[in-house]
Amino acid sequence: MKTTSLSDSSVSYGHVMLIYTGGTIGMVPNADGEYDNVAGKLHDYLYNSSLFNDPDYTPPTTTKRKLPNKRVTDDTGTLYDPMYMPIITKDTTEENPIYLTYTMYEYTNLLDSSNMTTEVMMQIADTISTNYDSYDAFVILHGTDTMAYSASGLSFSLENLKKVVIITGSQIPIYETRTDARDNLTGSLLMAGQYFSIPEVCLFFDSQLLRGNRTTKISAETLEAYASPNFPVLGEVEVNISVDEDLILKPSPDPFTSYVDISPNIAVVRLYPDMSLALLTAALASPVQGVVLQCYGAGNFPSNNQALLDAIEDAVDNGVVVVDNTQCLKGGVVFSYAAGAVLESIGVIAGGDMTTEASLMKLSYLITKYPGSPDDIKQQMALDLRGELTVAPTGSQAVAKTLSAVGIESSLARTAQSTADLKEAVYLPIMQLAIKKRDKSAIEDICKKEPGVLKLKDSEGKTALHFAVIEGKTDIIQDLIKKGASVQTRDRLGRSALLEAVQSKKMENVLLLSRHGAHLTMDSTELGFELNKAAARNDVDLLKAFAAAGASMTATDYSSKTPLETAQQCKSTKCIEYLHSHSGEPSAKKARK
Ligand code: ASN
Repeated sequence: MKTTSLSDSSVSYGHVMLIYTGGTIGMVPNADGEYDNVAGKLHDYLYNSSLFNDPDYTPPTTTKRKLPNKRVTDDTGTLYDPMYMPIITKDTTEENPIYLTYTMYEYTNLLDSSNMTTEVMMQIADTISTNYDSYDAFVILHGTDTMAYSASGLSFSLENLKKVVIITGSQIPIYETRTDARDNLTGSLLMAGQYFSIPEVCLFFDSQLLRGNRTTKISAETLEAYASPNFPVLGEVEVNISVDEDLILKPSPDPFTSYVDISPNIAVVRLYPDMSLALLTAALASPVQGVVLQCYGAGNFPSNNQALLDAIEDAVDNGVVVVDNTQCLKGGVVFSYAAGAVLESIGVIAGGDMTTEASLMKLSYLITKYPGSPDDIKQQMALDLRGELTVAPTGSQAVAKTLSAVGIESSLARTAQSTADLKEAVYLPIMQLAIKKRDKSAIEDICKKEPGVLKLKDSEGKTALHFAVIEGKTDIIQDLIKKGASVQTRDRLGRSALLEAVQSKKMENVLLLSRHGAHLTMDSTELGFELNKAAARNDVDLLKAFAAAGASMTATDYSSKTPLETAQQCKSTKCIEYLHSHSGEPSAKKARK
């Protein structure tokens, strides 16, 4: 895990916008003993708390930032004066001081998040978008009940995000002596204030930074309320603060925008034994445009219940997008069983390992983005838009992933003692693969990057040309010769590319190499030995290939025997006939005609 700790980071002067939407974190008991949010209360607590505000703080003159805000109230909330996190001695060094400023924007309508709506979610997106240029990062205080829905919704709505957005809350109000709120808020502010460039909507809870659209609430009691069952933790606030950079999404080059028009016409339907047709039909009826169907295990459905299947098929035919999600916390939907494949056959799409919250919010987003176009919606649902879905990499993507997984670069750097070693270890095998795949553009690329590649030899002393001949790829042989491959190079056992071509009996390649000046370099007894062996086996094609390479058919072996004598002795009729007509004359010229 490639991690960055605070002490590695450079000076940090983050200015974070803290958007307070409600939730237990800021609640106090009311006259009836029920918990409620009270306007101004959380701000006053933070402002007067030496843990969250240093009233004597003056930003260093060299780093003084323009703070754009003064306390103002607008249509949706109140923006308070900036507050300054006290110097964080634990993580601060003289070289890496941390100056964290944050400004709270409190919504007028503070919510218990059970009252969350897509409209309020989009209000949050709008607040971020309106203030995007004025702050380095955004922390949202939110109730825990629907935090995963908002995190997912915001992840889709905030398009091409370049700054970090962290959503957090707590199980116990911040004013209590024993609370998770202070740690969750401090952790979120520290993360956001320093890792501005995490271009994601994250959720911070119980020391962990999670990808927002991968999260789900798993506990109403424990302080570890959130989990990311199908994706690793992005970062942690432990004794040290760390972020796994390899997991973080790459920022999009396109400009940031917020897409705040998302549809509420989506339903989530959880399957259970004996589900009634009436209930399913109602869930699929207009104005519903998208349904997340929580099925069993790997996406399985009662495949013998034709009435339910017909209801789904009718809805799909009417343009409702139905996504199959698993009821399981871990893993995802793959239509590997007939019980799941039956849904695929009627146009339901697999939700993979997306959480229900992510599927639901993704559908809401896509349905307004591609109005009246279920095919586009289905196609986009199957793509990984914001890191919410694990899509098995294919082709060269998969290769790149494997290479990075095995840490090929560091292994090579350790093993190769010189750049020559490195070239031999890297270029020749890639060249061999490109030859095997007949990938001419890759061959071209490699030759351009490493002009010496055609001279490199593998452990048997074979060059790229040997390999092309062994593979029998005439066009590639031609290409390599044109690029300067030597036709005369021999391997450790003295075999040239021409001898390989002869042995593989590919006449075309023998003639091609001969035409470019290749000739057999074996001594005559060795040649005689090979010809006699061919004659004994009645291998007339091999004799012909030798002849095409310019070999004399009368060369004798170690016991001075001619190939014809061996052929006669072994009654190799085809060879006898051939050798009778060719004895004494090298036939390369003949064959070339
Ligand atoms: N009901 C609260 C909410 O979601 C729960 C919490 O924040 N812990 O607003």
